[in-house]
Amino acid sequence: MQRALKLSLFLFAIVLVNSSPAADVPGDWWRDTFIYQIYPRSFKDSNGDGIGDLNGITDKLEHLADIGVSTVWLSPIFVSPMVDFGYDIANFTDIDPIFGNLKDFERLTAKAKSLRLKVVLDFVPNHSSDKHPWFRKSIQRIKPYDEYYVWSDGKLVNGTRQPPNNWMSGFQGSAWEWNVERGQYYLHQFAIGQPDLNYRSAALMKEMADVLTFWIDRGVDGFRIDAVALLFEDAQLRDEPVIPNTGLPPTDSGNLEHIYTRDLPEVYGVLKSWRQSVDNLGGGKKILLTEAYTTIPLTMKYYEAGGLPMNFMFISNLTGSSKNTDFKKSIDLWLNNMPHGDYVANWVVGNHDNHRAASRFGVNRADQLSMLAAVLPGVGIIYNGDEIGMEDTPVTWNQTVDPAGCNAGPDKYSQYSRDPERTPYQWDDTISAGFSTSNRTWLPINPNYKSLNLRRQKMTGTSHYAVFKKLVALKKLSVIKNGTTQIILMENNTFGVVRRLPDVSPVILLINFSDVSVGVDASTWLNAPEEMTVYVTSVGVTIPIGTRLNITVLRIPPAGSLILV
Ligand SMILES: *[C@@H]1O[C@H](CO)[C@@H](O)[C@H](O)[C@H]1NC(C)=O
Ligand SMILES: *[C@@H]1O[C@H](CO)[C@@H](O)[C@H](O)[C@H]1NC(C)=O
Ligand SMILES: *[C@@H]1O[C@H](CO)[C@@H](O)[C@H](O)[C@H]1NC(C)=O
Ligand SMILES: *[C@@H]1O[C@H](CO)[C@@H](O)[C@H](O)[C@H]1NC(C)=O
Ligand SMILES: *[C@@H]1O[C@H](CO)[C@@H](O)[C@H](O)[C@H]1NC(C)=O
Ligand SMILES: *[C@@H]1O[C@H](CO)[C@@H](O)[C@H](O)[C@H]1NC(C)=O
Ligand SMILES: *[C@@H]1O[C@H](CO)[C@@H](O)[C@H](O)[C@H]1NC(C)=O
Ligand SMILES: *[C@@H]1O[C@H](CO)[C@@H](O)[C@H](O)[C@H]1NC(C)=O
Ligand SMILES: *[C@@H]1O[C@H](CO)[C@@H](O)[C@H](O)[C@H]1NC(C)=O
Ligand SMILES: CC(=O)N[C@H]1CO[C@H](CO)[C@@H](O)[C@@H]1O
Ligand SMILES: [Ca+2]
Ligand SMILES: [Ca+2]
Repeated sequence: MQRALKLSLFLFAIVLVNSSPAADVPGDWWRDTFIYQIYPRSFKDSNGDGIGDLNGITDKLEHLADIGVSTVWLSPIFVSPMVDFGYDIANFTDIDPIFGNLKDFERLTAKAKSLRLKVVLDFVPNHSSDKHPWFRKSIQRIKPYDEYYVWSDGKLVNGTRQPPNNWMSGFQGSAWEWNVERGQYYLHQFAIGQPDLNYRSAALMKEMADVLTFWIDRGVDGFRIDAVALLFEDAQLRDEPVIPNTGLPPTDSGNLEHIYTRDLPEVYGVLKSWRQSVDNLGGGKKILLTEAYTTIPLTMKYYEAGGLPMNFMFISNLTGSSKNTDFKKSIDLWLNNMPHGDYVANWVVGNHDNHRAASRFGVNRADQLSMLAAVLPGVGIIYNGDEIGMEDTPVTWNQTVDPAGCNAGPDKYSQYSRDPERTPYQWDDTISAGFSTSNRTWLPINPNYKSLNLRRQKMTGTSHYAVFKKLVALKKLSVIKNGTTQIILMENNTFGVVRRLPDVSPVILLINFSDVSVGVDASTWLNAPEEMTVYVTSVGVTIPIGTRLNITVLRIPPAGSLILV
């Protein structure tokens, strides 16, 4: 039994995967870099109102230059009633006063450029706020706005008016809301205050392309496109099939199979048209990161439509108790399914919609995902605070502000709320962790800020911050840029990621997926030199950088990760 298992592991291990070394294209500036997502409400408050803002971000851009990321992606900063904290937009081409104004944005981009940082904005095309002037005009049936949103009469059931179908909102309950004034239902795939835009209206299509132009004219280097898979819905408004026995509350959209509200083939055409719009504007190649939580084949189609589809495997497919085989399967699946040609892989470590990496995988694995994102080919995408191992913050029902949490009620909010991963950045151990001069912040500060903060990590030799800087530097090595990639399973629930290039010494990442120290002959398993040098380790592994190790008799500490060169 033992033997059989070992043999099958061995056979599995020798099926090596090569990702074709893609040529360096001068235009693809994002290749082999890290992108840094800022959640603006929580990064830095410059005026003491307890909410982060653009001037705060501008003040702190040196931090991004210091850690060496290529790009800052800002979650929405546009005019918004803040029902969904900026993902409900009332003017796509103006800044919300909470964050500042267009002059502040100009200063931000100017400073970013001087620090050689690219700026990427969130583009939220699926819906607007119900306070957007377009929605008002749509209610009044003023042309062409009458068709900017998805409207329906609904149906009569035994003389009672009902929504046209069973579609549900991502934030609980029906996706349809009755509008008395227009006498019709409108579709909202998220909050009631976020009516879905209608991409079957040519005038609306033009309007949204103009939004991209507006920001590119103001110097942005691309967009992250929110919820792109949701742009189109079935024109016949058919009911979605019900999934039996999900165990979810009846109001949860997870009870439906989303065959009529997601992933409609038309979305790729729209993305292509946006790619053309931004390419026609000049000023360097623009990145279009697409957010779609969907199957691998449908995700990969975004590449050929001009996008960089965000890879959510570390969020959707893997957890802190996943095994080496789980990681290998998912990573290979991505690399093997990327379309042929000059396409770049990417690895999302965390974001504002999911629990923090250090909390999803455990604090002793806080560096593991960033280390994978660094050694694997392509782009690493991290969420502000990942670089210092920030953890989820306990948020009580009373403190909950996220509509996804509030709509779920006091008993269930913690299953849905995204507040724990959105609390303010921990700069230092002063009032409000240096985030604000006020001690009243929009979300609570994590009580661990006295010990877990950037200033402290800068003063200690071993820190997540120090690890992350080494990872950014690693991306610049030719073997990381151009080398082949192999994921090799080893004994005792460990694996190695091996990057190789002829005539250059390999770079390997070893991860111990179990929580006990294990011994492994990494040299034999990975066909690597007997002796290698420690480039960096995860925090908690006490082997100093620069140590020469005989890796035929290596012991990897519990949950430890090491990069060797
Ligand atoms: C957005 O705001 C700008 C600046 O205030 C204004 O000129 C523009 O008309 C607004 N757009 C819409 C659609 O209301
Ligand atoms: C409509 O009313 C009839 C008669 O009261 C009832 O039998 C039927 O179940 C009702 N249908 C629905 C869909 O409620
Ligand atoms: C992740 O899970 C989704 C949903 O189960 C699946 O469709 C997809 O293929 C998985 N992706 C990877 C990379 O494992
Ligand atoms: C939450 O708020 C309610 C009503 O405002 C108050 O009665 C209760 O004590 C609060 N609970 C906590 C834990 O703060
Ligand atoms: C907030 O700061 C004020 C002024 O410094 C202080 O009086 C108050 O006790 C603080 N409140 C909390 C909850 O720390
Ligand atoms: C990677 O390969 C391409 C073409 O094969 C070459 O032009 C480029 O210089 C290489 N880059 C590095 C960093 O080795
Ligand atoms: C890693 O840790 C796990 C559990 O702590 C242990 O089972 C395994 O043997 C270790 N692996 C190595 C290579 O040390
Ligand atoms: C690890 O694997 C080796 C070889 O398969 C085995 O001898 C050893 O006992 C295992 N366990 C640990 C904790 O190293
Ligand atoms: C590594 O350790 C093995 C086993 O002790 C030994 O046979 C080998 O010579 C060592 N290699 C080097 C380079 O020291
Ligand atoms: C995963 C996800 O749903 N992300 C965003 C999708 O759009 C909604 C509404 O704009 C946001 O709330 C989410 O953050
Ligand atoms: Ca502020
Ligand atoms: Ca939609």
